[in-house]
This record gives sequence, C-alpha cells and structure tokens, in this order.
Amino acid sequence: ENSRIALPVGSNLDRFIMRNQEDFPYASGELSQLIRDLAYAGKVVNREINRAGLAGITGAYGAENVQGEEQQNLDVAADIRFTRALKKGGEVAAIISEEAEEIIDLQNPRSKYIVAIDPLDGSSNIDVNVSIGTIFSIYRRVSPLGGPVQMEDVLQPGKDQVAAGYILYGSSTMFVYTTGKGVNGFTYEPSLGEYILSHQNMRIPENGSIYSINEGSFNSFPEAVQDYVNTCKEREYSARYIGSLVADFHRNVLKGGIYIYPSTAKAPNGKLRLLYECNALALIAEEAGGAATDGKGRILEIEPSELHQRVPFFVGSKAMVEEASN
Ligand code: AHM
Ligand code: MG
Repeated sequence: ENSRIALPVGSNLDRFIMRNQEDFPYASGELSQLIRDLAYAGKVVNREINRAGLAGITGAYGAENVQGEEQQNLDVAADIRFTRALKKGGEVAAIISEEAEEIIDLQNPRSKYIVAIDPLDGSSNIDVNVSIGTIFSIYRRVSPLGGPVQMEDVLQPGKDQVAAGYILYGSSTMFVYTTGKGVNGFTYEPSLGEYILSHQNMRIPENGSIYSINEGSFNSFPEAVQDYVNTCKEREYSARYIGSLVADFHRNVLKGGIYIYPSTAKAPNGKLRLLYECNALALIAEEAGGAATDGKGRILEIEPSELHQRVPFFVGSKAMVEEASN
C-alpha cells in the first residue's frame, strides 16, 4: 500500500496550469497554452531519450525516421521538437536557442511571447546514460505586434521573465516551472502520459552542505572562488558534480547546496549562457527562496548584450551564494 501516493484530485499539470491561469497578469490563456506546449514537447523528447541507447541515436546518426527525416543527434532532435511545438502552438513570435546562431523568427508576428531555450543541456552525458535537461525562459515581446521581431525582444534582463522552467530527464522525468508565484514540480507518469504535481511550492534550504563545481579547473579559478572551495572542504561539505546543470541544480534545490561555474582559463566568462541557461534557473532559485549571482551581482539584473553571452554562475541556497559572492 505504500506504493500508493495520495494525490489531490486534479493535480496533473494541465489542470494545475488552468487553475492558476487567473493569476497571470495577462490572463488570455496564451501563456498557459505555451507552457503546455513546452511540457508536451518535453514528453516527446523524453520518449526519444529513453530509447536512445537502443536506437543508437546517441552518436551521429545517418538513418531516417518514419517521416523520412534524417535522424539527428538528440540535442538537435530536441531542438526540432521544441521549435516545432512552439511554432505550431502559435503563442511565440521568436525563439533563441543554444542550437541556433541567430534568432529563430517563427513567423507568428502577432504572438506576444519570446522563448529562450536550451533544448538539451548536458548533452555530453547522453552517451553515458546520465541525467540531462531542458531549460527555458519566457518573455513578453516588447516591440509592436505585427512587425518583425527585434533584438530588444530577445535581449531582456532575466528579471523581465514572465515564466521559466526546466525539464529534468533523470531517474524520473520532472517538469518544474514558475510564473513568478513560487515554484512547482511535476513528475512524469509514463503509463498515464501525464505530469503529476509532486513537489508543491518548492523551497531551497536557506543553507546547505553540498558544493557543485568542476574542481579540475581549480588552479584557474578566481582567488575568491578558490577560497570558498577551500572553506567548503574545511567544513567537510559534500562535493557533488554531475556535469549536467539541471541535475546538479535540482539536487541542490531539494537538498540545499551551491552550484558554481566561475571564470576559468579555458572559459574566461564562465561557460554557461545567460539567456537560456542562467536566467531561467536564477528566477527559479529566487522564487524558491535561493539566490543567483555572477559572483558579484544578481544574475536577473544583467542587461544582456548578445544572444550567446556567457556569465559566471553561482546559484543555490541563499546563504551559500551570498558567502561565495563578493
Ligand atoms: P552544454 O550546454 O554544452 O551541454 O554545456 C553545459 C554543461 C552544463 O550542463 C554543465 O553544468 C557544464 O556544462 C559542465 O561543464 P564542465 O564539463 O566544463 O564542468
Ligand atoms: Mg547547455
């Protein structure tokens, strides 16, 4: 009987989104539909990830799928799935993606949302059967509807996000998102094909004892980061680094901890991208009571200057991020 979890009626993602729709400042239902589109594409990607080992789609691929398309590496396949879902959905004017150099104008000029997405983050982990994730940010378009999408539509600071989330393809698949009213997590139940509310109003512990950083680059970390890492060791904190941002972040949200990708010799501005990796997780962190900085100031206040801009990233439990930042 302990395999039965008592769930409140109506606790699947679709119903949850519907019930909370009236909270949205512009409650026309389009943002709700957009979030559902992302969740749906996530199910399709999840299915492909689960089959990846057997289907041999981890490497470069060569074969064709049923639609006669050349089959792609999973990160490209995921990009196609999300882009297609958002184009068809019609709520999104343009996408920026880790997988595309330029803005993808979806030719929905009257649509009022912009999405920034990393369709499959941590893709070097696919081949070794380790957790990977999708990260997304949603903004309201600022240029007049009807005209072409402008750079100012996509280069908005993270504090202007209307919603953000991630999908973790882990031992369970989870959809976690915020519309600025707290963070809720849904676990995918494959036999039902539904995301079920499993983590209501997620809160990051104020402090923690896990630090996640690629210590192999210790010698080229800024001195303040070296000092912080040494402090973690003096306190005998646990070192946990999957090398898959969503998975490392999610663990720290649940258990309390800090994730750091500082500047290094190889990556002078850090490795992670402000627009489709850091901003979304920064909003979720803050909404859950945590914090996110670039080592100095709030991530969410950075005015972006280019699409694929990188920033050092410190995120997680508030007390830890404050201590590690200067
Ligand atoms: P990617 O966007 O090319 O997949 O790289 C992002 C990933 C993150 O998921 C992870 O935290 C980081 O790169 C790991 O980098 P490193 O191997 O340098 O520690
Ligand atoms: Mg990435």
